[in-house]
Amino acid sequence: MPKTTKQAKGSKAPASRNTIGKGGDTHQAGGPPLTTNFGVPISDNQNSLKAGARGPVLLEDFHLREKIFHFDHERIPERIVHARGSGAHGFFECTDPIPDLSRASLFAEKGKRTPVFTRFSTVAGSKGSKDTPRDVRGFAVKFYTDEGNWDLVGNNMPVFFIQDAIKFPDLVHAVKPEADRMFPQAASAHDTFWDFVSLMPESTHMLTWLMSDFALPRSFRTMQGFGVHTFRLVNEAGESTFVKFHWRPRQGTQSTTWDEAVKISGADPDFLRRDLWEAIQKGDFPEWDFAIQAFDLDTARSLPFDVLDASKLIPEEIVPLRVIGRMVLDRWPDNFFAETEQVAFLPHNVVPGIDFTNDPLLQGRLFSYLDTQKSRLGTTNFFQIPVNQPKCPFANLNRDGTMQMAVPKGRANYEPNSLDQAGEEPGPREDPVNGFTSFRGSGEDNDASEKLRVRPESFADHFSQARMMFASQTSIEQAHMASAFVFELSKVELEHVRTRMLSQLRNVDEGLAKRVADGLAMPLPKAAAAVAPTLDLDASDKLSIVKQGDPPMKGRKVGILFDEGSDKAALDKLGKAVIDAGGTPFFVAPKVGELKLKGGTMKADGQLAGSPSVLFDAVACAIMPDQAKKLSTDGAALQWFMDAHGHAKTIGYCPATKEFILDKLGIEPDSGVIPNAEFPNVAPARHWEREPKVRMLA
Ligand code: HDD
Repeated sequence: MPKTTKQAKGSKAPASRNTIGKGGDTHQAGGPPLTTNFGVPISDNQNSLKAGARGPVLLEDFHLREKIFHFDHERIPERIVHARGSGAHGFFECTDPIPDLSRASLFAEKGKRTPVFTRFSTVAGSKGSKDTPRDVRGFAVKFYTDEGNWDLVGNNMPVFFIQDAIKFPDLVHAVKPEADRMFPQAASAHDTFWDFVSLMPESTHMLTWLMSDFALPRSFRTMQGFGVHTFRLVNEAGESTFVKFHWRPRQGTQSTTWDEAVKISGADPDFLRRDLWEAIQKGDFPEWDFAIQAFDLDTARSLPFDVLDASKLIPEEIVPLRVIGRMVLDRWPDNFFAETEQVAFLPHNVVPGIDFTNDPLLQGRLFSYLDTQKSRLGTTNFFQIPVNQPKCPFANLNRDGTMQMAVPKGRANYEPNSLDQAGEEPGPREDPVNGFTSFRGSGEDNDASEKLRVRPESFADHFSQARMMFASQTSIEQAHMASAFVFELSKVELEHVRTRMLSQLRNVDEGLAKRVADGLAMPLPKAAAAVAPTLDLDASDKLSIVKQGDPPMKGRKVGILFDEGSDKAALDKLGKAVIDAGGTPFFVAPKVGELKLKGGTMKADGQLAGSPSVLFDAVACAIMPDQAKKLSTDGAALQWFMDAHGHAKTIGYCPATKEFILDKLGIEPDSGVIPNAEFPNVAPARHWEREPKVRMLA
């Protein structure tokens, strides 16, 4: 029960408050406590919170705000086609197993049942349109097999308007209400549709279906269904058989007349939806036979049309139907939005034993349906919606994204990994034996070009170029690389990973591997096995930064340190030299305000403590003895020079800096520690020969 305080019980509120809201009856029977989305019990769902009985509504009313907010966002984009539909749960039962043709588990045993969710739909009309226009009907079945979901997304007609998915947007634009006037709704009888199809002769066959009585079904229960495309069945041995899928209603195939359809749309726009609901509610569960037309490559070649052309059917007289199962729809969804609206059918959902062909209409669909769910359902995690989830276990390394509902544990969100060696949960793994493998094809006929998930052998050499890269570096760069490996691997806590990495490095360069092992104080393991022999390729100077020579000053930033009393002329000269060489001077001083100098005043661009020398490509200075003495006691100033020195940068010095700061720091003149006069020529270079003196490298 919700907790109530004395006040919430109404002791201070007007006695008539709830009675007014509820039309005089305050009794509400049963049900759990009404709460907010976050579980807070609600005391009054009839009245908003007001400042006084007739006063303004208060922003503070979180229940009101949450309720209206949620309501405002209840609608999601309707399906671009097949927007109006009705679905039901049920099961598929295998009546004639076909292990010789397919390894699909749902066809493996007689009597085996697989849960399904089936959605019937019109195509052109919006969600709120009528049920009985002249139109194709969708017949989409989601099989929740024990090896994942198989979605057979078909229609009640065996062929289609177009042969290639690239024409689908044009077809749909043409049949939908016309762009400038937004009518007619749910109708093909208008200019743009007939304009388009009259220009697309491939649609003629489908037009004969659309103008036939098949386009006016009496009931969803009396509709046939077709997978339309030629698919493949693939057996355990990897042999493929072409297949067309058929649903045959046990209720018989029945249509209305056009006049009936017109009148029904006025009398009961929900005619088909209601019919399905009523049948299921009263236990008169509709049933369909599931049949296949299975045929081989020779049969396909013998036909006077291409089996990859979705505008053609294969007459049953040529390839007869074999009934292999039945479908029963026996449960109406609990909630229309949660299930029928949110169900996402994906022709790419196939299971081991069922595969695609090169039908270009089918191939385009394999992209489109996945893509559309993101815009319809708003997230890549739409598969977590209960109606879309497989009923078998599923696990992968897809992570995060909007509205993520899963809470995966551990850090195994990638593979391969060896986290199990550290006692951690390693995550799911591929299964080369039982996992889905695409039918490979022979490469001999145009339907079966060879499809492989492989890396060519010519990609197998993983080390030769790594060896070349290392060999191409100068010794200081090699030291940087070795030190970088040491640093990174010393952060790796999993010892077996460090060892494995060392064994890989042996294939690059024995010396490198040894230096890294020494840096980690670890023994050198055996070299990792290399798939292809590692070659000693010629070193390339282009792979070394240092070998490219000193960079130009253009685009570089030079820090120039000064202080009160500095010589303005010397500073101006330094700045001008940097600018003339294409660089940018940045004046740094202990204080940023106007400082009195010898020969003028000057403001600094940056304060010393906030402008460390790491921000600059080179540094210089113009300081008088008194200031240099003072700065020699300032950590920021000392660090400024020490870092520049340690980072092998050019340091231009004036006599006072040398005497009171550089000497104190033990910074000796070298190719880059030079008097200001020489500074502009040398400035952009790094002086790597200095580095081993100031840092221990691996
Ligand atoms: Fe489609 C929905 C059937 C060609 C793109 N299609 C949709 C539905 C059915 C079909 C039954 C409704 C599924 C449901 O109830 O949620 N579509 C077909 C058939 C086709 C066909 C039998 C040809 C043999 N469709 C087709 C092509 C494309 C699409 C060539 C795009 C290139 N179809 C879509 C879509 C829809 C869709 C835009 C809208 C909503 C959805 O997918 O989930 O992606």
